[in-house]
Amino acid sequence: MEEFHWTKKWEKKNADFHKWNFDLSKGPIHISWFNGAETNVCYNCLDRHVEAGEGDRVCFYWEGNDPGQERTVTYQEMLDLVCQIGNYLRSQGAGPDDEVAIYMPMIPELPATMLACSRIGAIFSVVFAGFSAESLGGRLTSPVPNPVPKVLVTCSAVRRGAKPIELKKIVDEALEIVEQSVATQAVDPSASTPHMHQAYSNRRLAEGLSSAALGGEDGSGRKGVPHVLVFDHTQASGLGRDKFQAGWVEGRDVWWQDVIPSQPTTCEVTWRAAEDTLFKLYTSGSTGQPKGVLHTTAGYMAGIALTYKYVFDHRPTDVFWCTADCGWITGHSYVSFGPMLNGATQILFEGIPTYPDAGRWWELVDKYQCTVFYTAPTAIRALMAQGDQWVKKYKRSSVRILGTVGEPINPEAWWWYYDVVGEKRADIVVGEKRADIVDTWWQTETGMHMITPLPGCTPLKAGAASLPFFGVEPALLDQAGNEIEGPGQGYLVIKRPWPAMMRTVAGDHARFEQTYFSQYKGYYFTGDGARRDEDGYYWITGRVDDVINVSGHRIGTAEVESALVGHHLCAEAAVVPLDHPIKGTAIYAYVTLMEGLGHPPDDPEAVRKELVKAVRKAIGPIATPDVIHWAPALPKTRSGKIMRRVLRKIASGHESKLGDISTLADPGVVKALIELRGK
Ligand code: 6R9
Repeated sequence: MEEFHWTKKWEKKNADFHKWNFDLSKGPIHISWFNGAETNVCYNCLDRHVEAGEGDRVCFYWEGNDPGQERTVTYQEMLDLVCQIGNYLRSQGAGPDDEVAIYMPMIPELPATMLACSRIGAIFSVVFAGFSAESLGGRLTSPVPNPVPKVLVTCSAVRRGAKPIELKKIVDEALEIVEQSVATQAVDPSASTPHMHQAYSNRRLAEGLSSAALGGEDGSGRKGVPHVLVFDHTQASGLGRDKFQAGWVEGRDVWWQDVIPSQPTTCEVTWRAAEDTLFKLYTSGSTGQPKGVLHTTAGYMAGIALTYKYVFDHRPTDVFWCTADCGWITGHSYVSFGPMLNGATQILFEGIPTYPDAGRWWELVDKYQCTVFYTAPTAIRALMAQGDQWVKKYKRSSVRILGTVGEPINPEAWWWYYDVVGEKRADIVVGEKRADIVDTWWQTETGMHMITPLPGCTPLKAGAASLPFFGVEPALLDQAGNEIEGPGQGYLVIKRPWPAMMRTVAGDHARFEQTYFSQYKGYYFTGDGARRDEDGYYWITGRVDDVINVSGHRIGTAEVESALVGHHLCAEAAVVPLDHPIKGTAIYAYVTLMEGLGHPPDDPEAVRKELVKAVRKAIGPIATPDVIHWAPALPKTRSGKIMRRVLRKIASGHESKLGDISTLADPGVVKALIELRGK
């Protein structure tokens, strides 16, 4: 902490270093760290290194989707760019605590825009550029801390593999939704957000959720739509400006290249109080629409800088590569901020691991001499399926640490990562024969690594996230909420705050308290289950709530159900997870069609296609259901609750182990569902 630049230090009194209470019965949950301190995250990421004479150090080696597209950006160049963006955003009225939305592909301008916002004190809200227009629209109109963002920063188009994606067109569509919503809000401030189907939200309301929890209440009197700054990515995407002429709105849309390069390369820093908001990032929960998780300044900065330094054993000669997109928390903490806070050199890759072939990642590892590589188990499994030859074609001799994040890693994938990817060829081994693996467990909400090995220090076990990071105090609870001592399995909770912890849900502190602190008095509830072995190692077993982790991405069952019932053919839907060899878990959807359509319907494939399309439109391709199971009715308790436990068993073919179904209103439903499997 001392190495950072502070315009004001925190209060030294121990009691004021951070304040906390995890027990709702003792009052509101209010977390604060480094009280009284004042700093700026961007300044600590960039200016500090440049002022120390490190301006020529490479900040990013950027590699585009297609081989041959590359750029090198030094720390000085990054600072210049960030200042230009900061000046422009300021000129558009974005000041402290104003929101700026970002919908961009993995180009240096993406982390640069995030840093620019932090420089001027604006709150950035990055939406992964794989989400659909409806998803983006919903995230742009969600209430508070601000109404509609002041500026939306995007890009004309991008290519992922061979496929061009016209981001600007998606933005145009999303802004239409925003406009409609603004108009509706003006008439009826209690109108539901556009992406939550009305009938569905009514049903969830009937199930006892507050309308605020569904994102239904606002009353903030929002108006207007954001100003849109569009990065022209013609060279990489192959699509020129003319392609976007039709949807261009004069006065609203501006080309990045027309306004940014002419800005001055110095930009005054807006110093921020320790607990000023840094960013908002949406994540899926078990109920309602995604929550806007809010992170603040000093605690977040300290938490990610420290975890980056120790978990990746940072050395100045490192070339770090995190393959996560900046649209997720991993890209926030370990692309945009953690590495730069440590002055690291990074690889930023726009493409996908299998284009033009399945050796692309390892080719880049050699090309840039990557030393620390960080990715998700789903990618490891997908590449494992392509065969060892793609890996072995390259040396990988520079790599010393391999990280994973996002979902539990199965031992087969762990061993493949360790033995095949992490192996140094016999002829080039110097020192250790294998790279260390760090399996890092954490969440959007935790902001930073929480349970993870420290390389070269923690003895490794294949598939275990292992031990808590310094200062993190996890515990396992049984069904009754009692702490389990010693080895055992239960609900994973955290007993005391850590600096990078989320502070609230945007505009809905009650939802924050309800989601994380109401299940178990005095604990932060993670939503995960875990086992602890005799050595005290934690093995994460996966989500225990209604969140499905698809390829490391959190999808709420409620969101998919809402999208399905939004389709006119669908009367009711229930979504459960299903084990999947590559994705980890896939989406399995039970669908009850409208009266008279039959189960299965006359043309099941056509209806299936329609429903899948509806989900992709509402959320995005990542939420595509793998299976749609026709359900004349859903198994419900007499009080009308869907018995998901039963649906999970039927989906996985374990119907012989259904357990007690005596509480079902109509036990005949189960038999009908089993008969319709695979139809
Ligand atoms: C960082 C990130 C969080 C959820 C989390 C858990 C799963 C993440 C994991 C892991 C097992 C690991 N998860 N890391 N499960 N082992 N190393 O992924 O954040 O997108 O919010 O997801 O991901 O289920 O609760 P986020």
